[in-house]
Amino acid sequence: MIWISILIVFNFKPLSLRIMSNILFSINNGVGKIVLNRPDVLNSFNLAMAKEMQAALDDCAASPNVRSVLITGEGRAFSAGQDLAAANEPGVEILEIVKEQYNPIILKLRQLEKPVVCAVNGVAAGAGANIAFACDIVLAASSASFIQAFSKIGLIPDSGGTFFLPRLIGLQRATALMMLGDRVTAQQAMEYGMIYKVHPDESLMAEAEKMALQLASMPTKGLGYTKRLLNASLSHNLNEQLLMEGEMQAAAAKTYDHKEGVNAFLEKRKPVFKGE
Ligand code: T3D
Repeated sequence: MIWISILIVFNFKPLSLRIMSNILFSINNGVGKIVLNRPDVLNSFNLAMAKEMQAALDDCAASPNVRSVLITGEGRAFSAGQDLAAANEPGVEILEIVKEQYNPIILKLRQLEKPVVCAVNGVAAGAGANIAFACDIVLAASSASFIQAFSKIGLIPDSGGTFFLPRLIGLQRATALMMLGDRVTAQQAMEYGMIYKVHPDESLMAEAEKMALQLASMPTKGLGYTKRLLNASLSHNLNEQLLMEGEMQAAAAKTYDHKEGVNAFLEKRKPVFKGE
């Protein structure tokens, strides 16, 4: 079935129009929203969907109209990871799937210097779970769950799972979840520190949109520098990190939004940040 279902809601300045069939991509009020849209196969990734998500992330990075990103899934799942039927087709190389589909998505999510909120609306399995963990703030519906499904089919956790999960929840829990492939409920995931918050199913999207809108009205450059620092902290020692904090603080201090924040504080009014 061919979907011509792209939804682009332009804010002020139009972006280049992309016709996408496996994701829905819109820009509204500073929020770039990406909806994984293969609900019949629980939003599992084929090459086309991965490429479309990469293109949408590129647009979010390039457009000044996007100041935060929201990612979610259509239907009852967030994503069941790799489309196993597509991966099983003759001539398909797993290494190519990892290199072409998932590694660029994870790198683009981490290198995007704008906050990325992930609203996990249902099951997130395999690469679907690990893509969520690469986002900046993860919210989940109370009925959602997370599964490191790889071991059940004789694979290893990819899409940055072996990098992010032990850092989020510790080596012991990450090892057990990756080896056993146990399903973790949204509530457990929050208690483990795997995600930020759980919301009732019916209010997840409203809460996620509210958070994305809030982030889109904040000092975008400062948030971007914060993300750059957090990325660097994963491999820096304390000296290196302190040095970089100084550099980033100096850069943040030169932004319009810093001046606006201080002026608004002194004038006892609400700041109006521009993301500049
Ligand atoms: O090439 C490579 O493989 C390398 C890359 C690896 C990255 C990975 O992500 S590997 C891990 C791949 N994912 C999985 O192993 C998860 C497979 N899916 C499941 O275990 C279950 O579907 C879930 C636990 C996620 C959900 O279970 P349930 O009972 O709620 O749904 P279901 O009935 O299993 O699935 C509903 C439909 O979606 C069903 O199709 P049907 O029968 O209605 O026509 C099912 O086949 C389809 N579906 C679910 N997951 C996938 C899928 N189709 C293709 N690929 C999938 N991953």
